[in-house]
Amino acid sequence: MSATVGAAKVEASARESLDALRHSCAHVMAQAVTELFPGTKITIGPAIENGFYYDFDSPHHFTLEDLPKIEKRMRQIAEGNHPFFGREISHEEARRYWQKREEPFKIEILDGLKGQKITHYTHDVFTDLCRGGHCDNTKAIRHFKLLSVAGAYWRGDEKNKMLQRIYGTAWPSKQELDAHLARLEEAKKRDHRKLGAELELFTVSENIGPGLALWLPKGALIRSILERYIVDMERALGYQHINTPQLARTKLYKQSGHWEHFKDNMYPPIRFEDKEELVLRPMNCPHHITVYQHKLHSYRELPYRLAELGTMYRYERSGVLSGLSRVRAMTLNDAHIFCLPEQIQSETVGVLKLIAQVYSDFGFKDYWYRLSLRDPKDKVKYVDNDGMWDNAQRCLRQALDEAGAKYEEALGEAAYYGPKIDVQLNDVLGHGETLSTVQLDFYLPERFGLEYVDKDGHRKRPVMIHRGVLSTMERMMAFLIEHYAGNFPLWLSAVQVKILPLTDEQIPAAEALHKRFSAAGLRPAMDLRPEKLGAKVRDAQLEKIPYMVVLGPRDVAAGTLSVRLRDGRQFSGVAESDFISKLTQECAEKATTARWEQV
Ligand code: TSB
Ligand code: ZN
Repeated sequence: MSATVGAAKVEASARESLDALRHSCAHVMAQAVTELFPGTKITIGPAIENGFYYDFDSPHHFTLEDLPKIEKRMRQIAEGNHPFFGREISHEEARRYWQKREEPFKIEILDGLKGQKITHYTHDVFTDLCRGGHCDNTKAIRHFKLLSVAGAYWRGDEKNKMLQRIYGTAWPSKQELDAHLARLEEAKKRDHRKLGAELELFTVSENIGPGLALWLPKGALIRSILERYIVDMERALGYQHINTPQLARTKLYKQSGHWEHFKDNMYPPIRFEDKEELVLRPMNCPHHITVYQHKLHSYRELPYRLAELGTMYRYERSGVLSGLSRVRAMTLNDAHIFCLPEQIQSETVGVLKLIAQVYSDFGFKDYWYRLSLRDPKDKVKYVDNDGMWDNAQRCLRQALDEAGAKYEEALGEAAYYGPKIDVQLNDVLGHGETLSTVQLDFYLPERFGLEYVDKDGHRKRPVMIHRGVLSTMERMMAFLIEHYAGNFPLWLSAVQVKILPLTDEQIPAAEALHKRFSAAGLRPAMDLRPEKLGAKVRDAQLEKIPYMVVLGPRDVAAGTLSVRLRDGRQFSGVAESDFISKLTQECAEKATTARWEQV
């Protein structure tokens, strides 16, 4: 026990000194920037995960080309061995100081600190209005790099002025800095926005609007494979699939409590001829509840599992939108399980098992469970009913224990209607993002007066479990692109094998082979351009197509295939039937790596 407390303390103090280093680096950057670019106004510059930033208001438009120059000046300042020292000063003195320097943002910050202690921190000739948390001396700042420039609204509010934010990273040692830069490189290579464009999977257009992604033919094909995969699995597990509209009367969402607790994420209602008021749904639950209500259910029909690839719309702030991983129009692999109170545990464990099976099929290993609890102090975000929350949170803990899942608890991450088990997956940079979720809800059944007829003939209230396994098709696709770095396993590849005739003479043979591959259930393509083989191979590799079949005169004469894998391995004299059965088996096994060498 004491050992873990000790370890936690060490971890916290290491975190603090890392933050101090990064925050100090932000001060040094602000000094360098204000010296190099006269007229630049300073705002705030905190430490963040892996680094720091500072927001500037400047007549100069910062670009990546400016960063080396700023870095160079930062190094000079840091090497000057300047101590950081802080002092408390009066409001009036601070105000005079910032007025004299014509720093309006600092004065605005000061105005918000009325009645509070004011401190100034200085190193070299640079002073900042700051709460503190610095290293002792600028000489500690050695292993840093400026990374990027981005726009950021003052105080994060779209109504305010757009500032320029410069991001950097800083570490205690060169090794740590280098390791982080290597991770950033890898993340850049895997970035689903970049690969999504290169591989022609999806696009976002100004004409359509931000957060409204368009799935291109290859992306849509992969999506349809994913949809068929999960729907088949759900059917086998007793889920019934339904289809419901993406609009409903606003009053439905008033009854569900979304209007009260989720309105900030909802688009405003659409009025039609002053009669009907409809709203785009931000969640599918009220529609599924309405399907449950279409008739009276007996306890024998429970658990009643309703599933839908449900399209929904959420107003996400423009600053948080990102490619496919956070969008405004999305389709959730959703289900709502209506069950008896005594079925909660087995149903929850059943969903956790399904999630584990799916993750194993995709080869996900780096994931963890988060038990998302309400913050009992937050009476606005969450439905106020202590007994209900305690009970629901206990049920989910029990289910996690039964499933043998290790988890972390997170206060304030629950849905407004109940606690959740969120399954978090880490990306290359170690950021966790929620993919799957299982949510226990005693609230909506109450709001909608849901009932079933029990053994004793009495009407009783069912419990609801909301669950998403693949997450939204958008977020899942974003995750898969980055997870595989675009190298989709065979069963998920839009094009599985590309046929490359050496010259025009082999085109008829290529076309015949294409037909036979299609008939065998594979997804082939041909490259019939009058290009050199090298160019055709290179293009197929850029498209990250798992297999290539090169057809030269000798292959055609011998009736065998020359096979190339996307990793560069080559095999010649391969019998067509062997090739087809090998690929068919690889698909059936959902193999995440080619097992060609085992043939
Ligand atoms: C599971 N009512 C439940 C449902 O029954 C629900 O909507 N839960 S949710 O709000 O947590 O959303 C489900 C999943 O959708 C999340 O776990 C997350 O993986 C995904 N998701 C949420 N918001 C977005 C978004 N803006 N873009 C892409 N995916 C999202
Ligand atoms: Zn739901």
